[in-house]
Amino acid sequence: MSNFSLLNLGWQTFFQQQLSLQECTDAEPMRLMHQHRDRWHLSGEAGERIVTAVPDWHVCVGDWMLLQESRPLRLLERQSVFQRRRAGNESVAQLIAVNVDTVLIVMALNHDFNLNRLERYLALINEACAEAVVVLTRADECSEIDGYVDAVQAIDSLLPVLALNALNEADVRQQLQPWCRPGRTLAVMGSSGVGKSTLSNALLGSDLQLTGGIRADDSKGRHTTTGRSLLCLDNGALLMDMPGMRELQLTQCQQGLEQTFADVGEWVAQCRFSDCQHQQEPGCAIRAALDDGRLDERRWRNYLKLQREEARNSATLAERRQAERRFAHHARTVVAQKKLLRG
Ligand SMILES: Nc1nc2c(ncn2[C@@H]2O[C@H](COP(=O)(O)OP(=O)(O)OP(=O)(O)O)[C@@H](O)[C@H]2O)c(=O)[nH]1
Ligand SMILES: [Mg+2]
Ligand SMILES: [Zn+2]
Repeated sequence: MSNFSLLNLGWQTFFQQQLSLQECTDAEPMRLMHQHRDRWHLSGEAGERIVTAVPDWHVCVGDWMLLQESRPLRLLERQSVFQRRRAGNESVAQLIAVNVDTVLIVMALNHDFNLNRLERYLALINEACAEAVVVLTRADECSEIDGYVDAVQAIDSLLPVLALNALNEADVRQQLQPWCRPGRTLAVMGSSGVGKSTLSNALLGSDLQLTGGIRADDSKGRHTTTGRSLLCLDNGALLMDMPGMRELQLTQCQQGLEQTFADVGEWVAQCRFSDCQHQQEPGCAIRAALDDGRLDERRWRNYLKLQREEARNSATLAERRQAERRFAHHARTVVAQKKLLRG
């Protein structure tokens, strides 16, 4: 695509409103389409630009920034942020994607299908106030599609669920068309090998994204996609292909969890005791819902697990921030004292 319009790059009123009058005339909004080490691939109204002298901003593909005389001026506030706890031990939040309107949660109709993981993704997406669509791939190899679709809908009856063969381009385009409106940014998330890149290629109408083979023994794919990039579709939407994520630990996601498990929250509110542990207490609405099957045991366990995980990660993050603030304060004091001494 050579002729970019800001709208087709996903520019929205939310971003426009952040510009001062001066910036409206002097600065150029550009979107980060791809990041390769210290190189930013940006797109704006005037076309593409590669910036090599990058400031040390913490950016992510999907970000909008202002440029002045070809130099990055400032980062614009994000409309949606997807983050996880960085894999490994570090208690740091890592950006996964930003400024995404719709997330396609891709799961394959084989052992990859997992409701716990789906709930995890939903918490993340709800936290970011984005829209979720569940895309079940390998429908061509599955004989009991309806059962899987019903299982997803039992979690949230309003959640759109599609079952398709990602290799069938016409079917993919037709089923996803309602979400591929001009200027809308879609991201594809899911485990490795489930067909995210295959789906992206079908939407792109070309084999731009590398796709990998799948090991027949355990139907787990290898990681084929390693970086992420934002691609323009011919219908005016934008698509972010992402690598499969082995670990997606929740952090700073309390509100997203509450929204994803709104039913559980309502039952908890109905327990007789406000500090109910939902064990043997009389008048426990959770136990009652579990007993008569209104609440699935799996869902309840997953809720508890995600709550604990979120609380643990968010706490460590907050502690770390506090330590950093203390250190910064200490450093400033030392500098000030040195100045005073020199003076
Ligand atoms: N039969 C069938 N094969 C599929 C389908 N979707 C994907 N595949 C195949 O599954 C393999 C893995 O697909 P990819 O698109 O590379 O998977 P991915 O999710 O991008 O994987 P990573 O990049 O590693 O995260 C490829 O060989 C695809 O051809 C489908 O719906 N049906
Ligand atoms: Mg891929
Ligand atoms: Zn209770």
